[in-house]
Parts: sequence; structure tokens; C-alpha cells
Amino acid sequence: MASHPLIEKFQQAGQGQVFAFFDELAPEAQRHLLLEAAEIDLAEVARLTASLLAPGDAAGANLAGLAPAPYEPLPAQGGDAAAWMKAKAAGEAALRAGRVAAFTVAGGQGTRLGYDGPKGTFPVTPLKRKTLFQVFAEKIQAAGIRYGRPLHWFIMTSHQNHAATVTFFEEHRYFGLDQGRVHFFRQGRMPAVDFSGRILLETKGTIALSPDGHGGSLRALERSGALDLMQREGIDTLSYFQVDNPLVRCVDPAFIGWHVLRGSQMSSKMVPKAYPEEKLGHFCTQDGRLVVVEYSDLPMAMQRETTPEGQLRYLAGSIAIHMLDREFIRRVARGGAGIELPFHRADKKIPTVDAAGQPVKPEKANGVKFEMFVFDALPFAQNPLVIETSRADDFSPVKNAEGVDSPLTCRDDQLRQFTRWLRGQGARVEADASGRPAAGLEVSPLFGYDEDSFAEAWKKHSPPPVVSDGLYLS
Ligand code: UD2
Repeated sequence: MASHPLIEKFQQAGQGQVFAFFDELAPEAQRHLLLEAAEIDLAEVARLTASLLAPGDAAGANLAGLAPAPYEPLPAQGGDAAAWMKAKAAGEAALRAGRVAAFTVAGGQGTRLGYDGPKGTFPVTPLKRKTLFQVFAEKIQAAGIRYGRPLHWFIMTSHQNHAATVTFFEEHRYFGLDQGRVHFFRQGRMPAVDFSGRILLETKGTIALSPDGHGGSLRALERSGALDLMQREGIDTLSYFQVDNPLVRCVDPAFIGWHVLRGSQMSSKMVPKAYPEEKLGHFCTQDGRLVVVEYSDLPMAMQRETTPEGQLRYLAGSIAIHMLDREFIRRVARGGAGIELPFHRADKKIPTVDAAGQPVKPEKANGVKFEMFVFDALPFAQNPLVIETSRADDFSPVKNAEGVDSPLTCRDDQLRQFTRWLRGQGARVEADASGRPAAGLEVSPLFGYDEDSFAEAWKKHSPPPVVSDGLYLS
């Protein structure tokens, strides 16, 4: 076998199999494999193998002392209306001062949807079939106009979808945004290992590498220079959301305001879970700290527990919308001083090669991927805060091809939202009992991207638009 310091390092770490076919590879492929290997932190892999793959480890999360976390309820649910007004005003002031940027995590593989391409390029709106990226771009543009400060937008991609994502924006001329304010960066990767911790090859000349989870976004923000750019631009607050949710308020003044006024380093939105099995993380407290326990980690019996009033005990569901302080991100990204985002293990079917180098497509899980979750930063934050939001105005993700959280349910939720906004202005819109209109409608975010901006735009229209099938307000 060819000798190379990196190959020796892998051999010493018991990972020599990564180079089993090295001598068969063409020089270019050898260089490529060495580059991939250089990305891997062997000590980290060894640590994770010891901590997460030890026999009997699949037992899961530590649930000792877990209790439901408190949150700020919406005024409609008994919250303090004056405090919400104050928060909104503070958030608007932060937006006017240019202190806030938007941040989308778009590095996931989107396997459940079965869509080939970056998820952000998936069309979602009812009439115009705008893509997820276009919806966010227009909301961000409209908010920039409204507050007189164009927003910066950071988008985290993966190695797999980076080029396709950037090309998509170029082809669509950044949907009218200033290109200089849209920043793409790739997240890190982790190697997949078999159940004994041996790094898997994907082919004879490539390692099975996959994105390091949305928690990797904190490291990637630091490494890419995004935090420095924010600092230069006077931005101290990042509004975090997932690529799969077109209903999200990309920058929500009330949320920003709560976060700022409380001096919070990381804040999150919750919705009451719709049913016990809903696949949301749960906001909890443990040892006096705020934590999120993922749906797969909280035993179903606990997810079904109810209070004497009949409400779910673990009610507060995480919809993956957060507000993050810039310097807090830097601190977590750099780690040390007891701060470290844990990795979680996910058992997966990982295409690989056998000892003879022949491709293997496993039918059951043959290995483990390691991922970090962004909400695991919450326990390290000072003054962390959870606020309630209305699901109808913030959350309808596209995750599955059919059934719950599918393109169809998301389209219907958008239609219901447009209908509520129209009715709120006195327009007559026929709809079924769930609020879904009979007619096809669409409101461009450039017309109105939330109830307030919609109401303002509507009032400027004279005479008011007539609601009919195919109405597109832009
Ligand atoms: C996530 C949350 C869940 C709930 C739900 C709301 C986790 C573990 N669970 O579930 O509690 O809040 O969302 O919709 O987060 N991503 C990356 N890089 C990665 C992995 C994911 O950018 O390496 C992005 C991905 O593009 C997407 C988001 O993170 O925007 C969520 O990923 P997911 O679909 O794996 O999360 P899900 O639905 O299991």
C-alpha cells in the first residue's frame, strides 16, 4: 500500500479500511480520497464510537428530572397583551436599526419528500407555484422595505446541494434581492460508521460522508466568516428557520422583541402539540436548564401524559424557529469551557462497498450517522426564552410526499391564511368549516407577508380587490 502520513494516521486509529482500495485508484481519485479523509477528526470519531456506540447504548436520552418548560402564552391564550405590544415595538425598532438578519438551514437531504434537488427549490404556493426559496426571498425583501433596512440573508447548504442552490438563485436573479446581501455557506460533514465504529466507504474511492446536522450551523456560521460579516454590519441577532416551512415569519417583530428585551441569548417558538404523536421536539426543563427532547427520545407514554385539566403535559412543541445572539453563536461554535453540542446517533441504511469493493445497497440499517441539533445550544444560553406562536401563522412544513406535512396540507394552510387575512379586511370569501376557500387564491409576500402588512396594502387598494377564483394579490 502507498505510504502517506494521513494513511498511517488512519491505520493507527484502526481505520485503515478507508484506504483498502487506494492502490487501485487513479491519481486524481487518490487525491480526492485523501482530501475527504483530511476532513475527518479521528479523535472525534473515536469519542463518538465510545460514547454512542457502546453496547446497550441505544437506551437513549437522559430523562431524569424532566419537567415541561414554561413559555410566554399568546394574548389570545391568556398572555400579557401589553407585554406582547411592547415586544413588538422593540422588535420593530431592532429591524429599523438593521440589527437582525435572516438565516435558513437548507442542508438537509430531504429524503422523505422524495424530491430530487435542494428542498428550497420545491414549488409550494397554490397558484403561482412559487418555490420555498422564492417565498422566503419575497418575505425578506418585503420586510426590508417595510422597516427601511434591507436584510441580510444567510443560507446554509450542504456539499451535496450547494452548487445547485447557488445556481438556482443566480438563474432567478436572487428573486429581486440584492445579491450582496444573500450569503451561502456549506455545513460540515461527518463520516458514517458501521456498528463497531469503522468508517464506511461509499465507493472504493469515496467516504460515506453526510451533513453534520442543523446543529453544525453554529460551527459553519463561525467558520464561513458569517459572524464577522454580521459584526461588521452591526447585526447582533439571527432569525433562524428551516427550509421546509413556507408559513414561517422569517423575521417576526414580536419574537425579536421578546428576545431582545429579555436579554436572551437564544429564544424559541412553541406551538401546543396537535396530538401526542406529533413529530415535534418538546421544550422541557432539566436541572434548571431549558432543553428540547426530540420526539424520538421522549417515551410515548410521557408524550401521552395529561394534566388534571386534560391537556397534554408535554404540550410545548418545538417548530424549529429560533432567535440567536451573534456572540452566543460564536461561543458555542468555538466550544470549550464546558460548552459542547452533543452528537446524536441515527441508524441508517448506508450504501457502501464490501471487502471485494462491490457496491452494497443495504436493506436494513447497517451503520450510524452522527448529527448535532441546534436546539442543544439552549441549555448553554443565558436567559433562554420560549414564546407561543399561532401555528396557522408560522408553521406548515413540507416533509412527506403524502399525508401529514405534505405539499397538499401546506397548500391548504396557505389558502386558509390568505382567507383569514382577506376576511379580516371585510372581504367575502367562501370557505369550508376549516377555513379553506372554495376558490384558488394567492397573496404575494410582496403585497402582504403577515396580517399587519396585508392590512396596510389592502387599505391602499381603492376600490378593494374583488375575490374570485384565481385572485393573485401582488
Ligand atoms: C425537526 C425537529 C423537530 C421539529 C420539526 C419541525 C430535529 C431533530 N427535529 O424535525 O423537533 O422541530 O423539525 O419541522 O431537528 N438540516 C440541515 N442540515 C442537516 C440536517 C438538517 O440544514 O444536516 C435542515 C433541513 O434542511 C431542514 C431542517 O434542518 O430545514 C430540519 O431537518 P429534518 O427534516 O431532518 O427535521 P425533522 O423534520 O426530523
